[in-house]
Amino acid sequence: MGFFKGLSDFFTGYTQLDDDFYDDLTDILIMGDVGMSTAMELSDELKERVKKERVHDPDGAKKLLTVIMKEKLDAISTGHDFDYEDNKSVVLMVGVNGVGKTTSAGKLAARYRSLGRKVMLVAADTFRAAAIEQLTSWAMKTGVDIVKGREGGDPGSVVYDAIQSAKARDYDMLIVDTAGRLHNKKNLMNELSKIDQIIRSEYPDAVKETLAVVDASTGQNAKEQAKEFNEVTDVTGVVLTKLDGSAKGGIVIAIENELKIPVKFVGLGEGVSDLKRFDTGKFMEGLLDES
Ligand SMILES: Nc1nc2c(ncn2[C@@H]2O[C@H](COP(=O)(O)OP(=O)(O)OP(=O)(O)O)[C@@H](O)[C@H]2O)c(=O)[nH]1
Ligand SMILES: [Mg+2]
Repeated sequence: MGFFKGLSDFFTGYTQLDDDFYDDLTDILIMGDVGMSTAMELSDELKERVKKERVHDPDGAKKLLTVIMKEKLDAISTGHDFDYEDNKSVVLMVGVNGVGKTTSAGKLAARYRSLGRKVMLVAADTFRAAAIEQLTSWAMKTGVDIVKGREGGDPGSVVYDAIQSAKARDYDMLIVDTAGRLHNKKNLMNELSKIDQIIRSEYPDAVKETLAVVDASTGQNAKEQAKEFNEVTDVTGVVLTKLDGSAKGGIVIAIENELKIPVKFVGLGEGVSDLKRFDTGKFMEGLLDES
């Protein structure tokens, strides 16, 4: 990943761990979209632990930074982060226009179908016919059933219908695509809370998973969007799309460390298998391997 390549190269340019080193490290973290506050926090913590753990060279500092980042990311997972996978569940894809909600819904459908789950896609983006068609083509491509409403219809009633057939035909997982229209926050809140209410009253035993989909290439905006959605609804995870070709991988750390929301999946392309579970260990290996 671009972010780690840059970060890894950075360490080779120094022979000693002086103030310049820490200043430059903070800058490169900010450039990689770790965010100002997390960049400063990482840099300060590294400085402290370099002293305490008697590290003297940049290579040792790099390893220590990896440990610190991993600790921060691991601290975010609760142990119940993936409960929706093993229970009856409703997965809501939320996010602003064009971030990759529909594509990620399709990729998730393929993923869970191949894991043997009985999956249904739900076209609750009823704003335009094209959105329903787009999800229909993902349903065909992945061999997953779909429930759709009509254009201009009520998203809540599409979810209602989907839940009735999930119960009647024993589906494991509903993956609900929602509209990305950026209307105002109040409308958004109303719409999402209506859907939440329907799930709560019609399908109380289901685990509800709300995935905020954000586009990595938009940098700090991605974090802001996740934050805003978390203010209007209970976001349980983030899907970070378009990480392919982005040097902005540091946004993962910003989202987890500042918002305390786990990044659960990363999108690495447009294809059906280009959605990977975000794995802290592998992410960190990138830093150590690419030297
Ligand atoms: N390179 C790359 N492209 C992606 C990824 N995820 C989605 N896309 C592309 O981004 C574009 C928008 O994706 P959609 O899934 O339609 O986004 P959306 O959030 O549903 O958009 P709206 O419904 O219009 O709000 C499409 O061209 C996708 O193929 C990814 O991880 N990497
Ligand atoms: Mg869409």
